[in-house]
Amino acid sequence: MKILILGIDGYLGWSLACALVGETYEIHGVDSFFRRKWVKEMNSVSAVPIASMNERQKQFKQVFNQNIHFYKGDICQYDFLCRVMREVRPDTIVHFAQCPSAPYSMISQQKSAWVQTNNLIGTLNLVYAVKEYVPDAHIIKLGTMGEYGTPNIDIPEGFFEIEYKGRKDKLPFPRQANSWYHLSKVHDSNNLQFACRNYGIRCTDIMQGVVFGATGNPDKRHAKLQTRLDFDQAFGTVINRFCCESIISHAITVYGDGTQLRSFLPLKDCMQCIELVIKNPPAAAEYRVVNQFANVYSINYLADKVAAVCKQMDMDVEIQKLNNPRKEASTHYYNPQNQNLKSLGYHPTTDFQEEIAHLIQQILPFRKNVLLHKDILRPTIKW
Ligand code: NAD
Ligand code: USQ
Repeated sequence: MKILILGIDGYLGWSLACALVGETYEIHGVDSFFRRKWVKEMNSVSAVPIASMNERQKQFKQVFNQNIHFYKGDICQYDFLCRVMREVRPDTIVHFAQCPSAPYSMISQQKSAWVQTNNLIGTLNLVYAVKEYVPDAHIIKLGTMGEYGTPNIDIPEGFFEIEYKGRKDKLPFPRQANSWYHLSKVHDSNNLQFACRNYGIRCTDIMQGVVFGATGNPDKRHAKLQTRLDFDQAFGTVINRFCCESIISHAITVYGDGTQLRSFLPLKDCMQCIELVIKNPPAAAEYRVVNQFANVYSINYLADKVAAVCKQMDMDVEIQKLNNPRKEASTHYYNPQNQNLKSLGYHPTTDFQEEIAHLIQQILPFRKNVLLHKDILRPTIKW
């Protein structure tokens, strides 16, 4: 099966390329290297050192005796995307190639416009290129649990049955996102739903929770196959940040009172789920939504877990509550469903403590990279 990974150089994209190794898949990838540039803009680096794409490809070939076919370019350039689509003719396209950061999208008018343009035009171009060259291909699109916001009722998977003034229908569940980034995903969901209806395209829109973890493999042969792991205020996700903070004895930065609830999953679960989605495509013209997460936790719970794991490793870590730089509900109802992936065979990881301990072990050798950038840990982007 030919897989085209858009955003193959990113945190999840590179992890997926490594997870799909084997005879079943022929792996092709596209990236513009924007993520490397964004993290530099934040005056930061990946805690885990990452190799260039050239080095990654070489080591991949040495270790797995398999090629990764790479195309450097921006999917907002339609001619470039069409050329890739014509040359590869993929069966499945996994679309990660977007700016993933809420804080980055909230910096200024220019950043908001850039993030929404990059994310929306990229997806629109993908729809047209698929329609033109591979109309049967399965688009797997990364959306986000943050599209739903935090409504005071249960969150279904994409759609819900509603009765209004005596009439019933199955309608898209309301989206109430809390950043320009999260809203770009809402707009994408609308566009993709229309594309399936109108052009007969098949698409799985994944509402994914916050991912944490590293690909770390202690074997030196894999040193250039590690995925990135960021800790800056815009591109470091919360558990990854807490673990990086802890290994340099920086206080864990809980935003607000820490009672906000979010859905989370380890990187290995994310890989398991995406492979399940690849293996189980929807029908032609079907727009399918899956909520992808393992567990719902409060930020306080996770901060405590990270501190507890550190204590077991003889590292004393303080938890500090900062004024929340974001506008988000603190104490609220939150009950999302995640049955669709379980029906496909997903077994969520239940023990986050073990996963957190594993992550800390993996990043400890790179403590110095975080220490050198400790000044950028405090959030300055506010909205
Ligand atoms: P990432 O920034 O590491 O990966 C995205 C990759 O796409 C980067 O390598 C970037 O250079 C590339 N890219 C961006 N715009 C591009 C363009 N126009 N053309 C070509 N390449 C482009 O982010 P990630 O954490 O790996 O997330 C991947 C996807 O999953 C994103 O869409 C993100 O919104 C979504 N997601 C991530 C998480 C998470 O916790 N990491 C959670 C939910 C959803
Ligand atoms: N938070 C802290 N301290 C920190 C960083 C974050 O308390 O140092 C809190 C935030 O206030 C927020 C929660 O942790 O309540 C999650 O923040 P985050 O930065 O980890 O996640 P978010 O901005 O929502 O974005 C991340 C990814 C994004 C993805 C999203 C999934 O960057 O690509 O879409 O998680 S979700 O949150 O389910 O929408």
